[in-house]
Amino acid sequence: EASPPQVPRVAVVVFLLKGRSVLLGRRRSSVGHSAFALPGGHLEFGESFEECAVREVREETALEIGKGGKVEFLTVTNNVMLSEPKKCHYVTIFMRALVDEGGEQVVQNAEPEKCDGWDWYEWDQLPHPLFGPLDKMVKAGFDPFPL
Ligand code: 8DG
Ligand code: MG
Ligand code: MG
Repeated sequence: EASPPQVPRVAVVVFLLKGRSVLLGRRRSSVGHSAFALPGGHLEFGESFEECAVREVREETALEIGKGGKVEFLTVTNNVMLSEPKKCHYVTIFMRALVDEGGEQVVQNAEPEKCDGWDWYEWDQLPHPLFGPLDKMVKAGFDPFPL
C-alpha cells in the first residue's frame, strides 16, 4: 500500500483569552496525544485564517467567536514533528479571540473523540505537558495577551 505523500500542511489555532487565562484541552489525537493544546485544525480550501478560526472553535468548543469581538492574527510558526507516531509538518497560524469575562457562553467538548475536555488555565500556571508547537512558544516568552 502506498504511503500518503509527505507535505507540509497549514493549521489555524486560536488563543481564546478570558482575563489572564487561556482555553486548553488535552488531545486524544495521535499527534500530540495527551498534551494540552489550543482549539484549531486544518485550513480548508478557500478559507481565510479568520474563517477557519471561527469554524474550528465552533466545531470543537461550541463557542461563537468573531460576532462581538475580533479574531486577530498573532504569529506563525514552522513545526516539523518527525518524532510523532505519524510524522507531520505544520505551518501553524496562531490567532487570538477575546472572550467576555462575565459572558454566559458555555464551553462544550463538542468532539470528545479528539479532546478530553476544555478548561481555562491561568497563563502563569499552564498545565503540562503542553503540545510541542505551543510549548516552544511559551518557552520563547511569547505573550498572546493584548497590551
Ligand atoms: P480538522 O479535521 O478539524 O481540520 O482537524 P483537527 O482534528 O481539528 O486537527 P488538529 O490536530 O486539532 O489540528 C491540526 C494540526 O494543527 C495538529 O495536528 C498540529 C497543528 N497544531 C499546532 N499547534 C496546535 C495547537 O495548539 N492545537 C491544535 N489543535 N493543533 C495544533 O501546531
Ligand atoms: Mg477540528
Ligand atoms: Mg482540532
